[in-house]
Amino acid sequence: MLDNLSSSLKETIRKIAKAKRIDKQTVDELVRDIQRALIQADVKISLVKEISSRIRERSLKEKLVLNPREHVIKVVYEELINIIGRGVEVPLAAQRIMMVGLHGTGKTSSCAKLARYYQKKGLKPAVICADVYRPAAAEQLRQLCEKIGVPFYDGANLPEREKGVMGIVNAGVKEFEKYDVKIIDTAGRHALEKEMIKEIEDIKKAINPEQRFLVLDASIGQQASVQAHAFDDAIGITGIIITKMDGTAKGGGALSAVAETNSGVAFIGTGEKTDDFERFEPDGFISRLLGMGDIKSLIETAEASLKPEDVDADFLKGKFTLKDLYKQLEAMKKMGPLKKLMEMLPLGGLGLGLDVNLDDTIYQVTEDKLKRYKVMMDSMTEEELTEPRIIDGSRTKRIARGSGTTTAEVNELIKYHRMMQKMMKGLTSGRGSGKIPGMRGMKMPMSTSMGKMMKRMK
Ligand SMILES: Nc1nc2c(ncn2[C@@H]2O[C@H](COP(=O)(O)OP(=O)(O)OP(=O)(O)O)[C@@H](O)[C@H]2O)c(=O)[nH]1
Ligand SMILES: [Mg+2]
Repeated sequence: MLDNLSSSLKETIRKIAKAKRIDKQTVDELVRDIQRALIQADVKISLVKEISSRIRERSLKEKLVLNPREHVIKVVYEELINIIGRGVEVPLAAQRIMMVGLHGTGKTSSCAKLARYYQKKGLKPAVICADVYRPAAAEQLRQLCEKIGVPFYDGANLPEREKGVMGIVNAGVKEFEKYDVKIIDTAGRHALEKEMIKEIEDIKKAINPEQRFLVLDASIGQQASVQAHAFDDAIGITGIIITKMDGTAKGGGALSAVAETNSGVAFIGTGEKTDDFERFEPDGFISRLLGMGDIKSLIETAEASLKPEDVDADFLKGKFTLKDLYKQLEAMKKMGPLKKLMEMLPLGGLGLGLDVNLDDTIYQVTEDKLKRYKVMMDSMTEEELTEPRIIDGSRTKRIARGSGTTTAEVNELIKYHRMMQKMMKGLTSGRGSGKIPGMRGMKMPMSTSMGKMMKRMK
């Protein structure tokens, strides 16, 4: 799904992750890459221009809470979400749903997919076929419903004169009184003809469905907004289903065009099978396009838990004491379990050798180890903590005794500290301006380097 867009965006993020520094040139390149990717995905030019200037502006001017690389990634992520819209709530409750859309967009398939969705959520769905024009329509829907064990109604029991659209809809709703979710399939037409609009207006009036889903074929790209507007004017669309996302590179156009209207995308269809259907959630969708874990929660956790005061001023002078290490551990603890943190790192999983693919046992050991480090440090004197160099053999023995650990473990901690110190020195001295990258968002270099170190120590 949107494979081209996804692979270009992933490549762009990878470039940012590897960039030596984030300056105007890097951001310009990033913006150019994103422009190319979006235009290929059929996103409207004016929208592409808009997002470009916002990314440029925000990347370089906004106050940093995260480190510069993460900041840029966060900006890209948020701006992409902006152009694909908010998505919509889909309540899991008893309701009536009518499906509308032009000919062949995937209404009938989506009725079955939707029924399956609610069925999986533990609700009882039933489907009504209000397409009396295409002879095979009822049979198509009946077969789909049979496969998933969902009851189906097409007015077969009605006297001939009541077999019109309104007769079937009214009888169907009555027939399925005891079912939670009643889904009504309607007929498609070739264009936005008056009669079709009249018919869906009548259905709406007769049964007052809480949900009115518009089904759009992703391959129409930017045209999506014209249809969304027209249907919205007629019956007030509560959600959009974009189908055939699997078969087109234009999905970006359809998504962004919809976002420009007042509607939001509720579901996307990703294949012909009844299970090829998913809820559309902008955060998850963009995270997946960018090839990352859960970016949103990472950003929220980082912003909520790490403040500048968490970082010792001594660190600025290029000194990295055991106390600083202690602070790091504290900060990391605040941010939650190590495993979760590692998984959430935005630069993780990009093949940069950052330790995000460790298995569970390693994380377990690592967290235990961190706890022991803290216990050992609690047994150290103030002097030892600020000048770890003075920790000799007899001090080591004392610390081990005091903390209920072994001398080997204390030595391991000292070794670990030394490695971290080296790492931090590298960070404070290198990289251009002499400033520490991501001073405020320390956890990125810290936690990744920490993971690396620990792997080496194992
Ligand atoms: N690949 C793919 N095909 C789909 C998807 N959704 C629907 N289709 C196919 O699109 C074709 C048309 O789907 P229908 O559900 O019959 O469309 P419709 O809107 O009910 O059509 P009319 O009732 O004639 O207006 C069928 O062959 C479906 O299998 C999707 O998400 N991906
Ligand atoms: Mg149909």
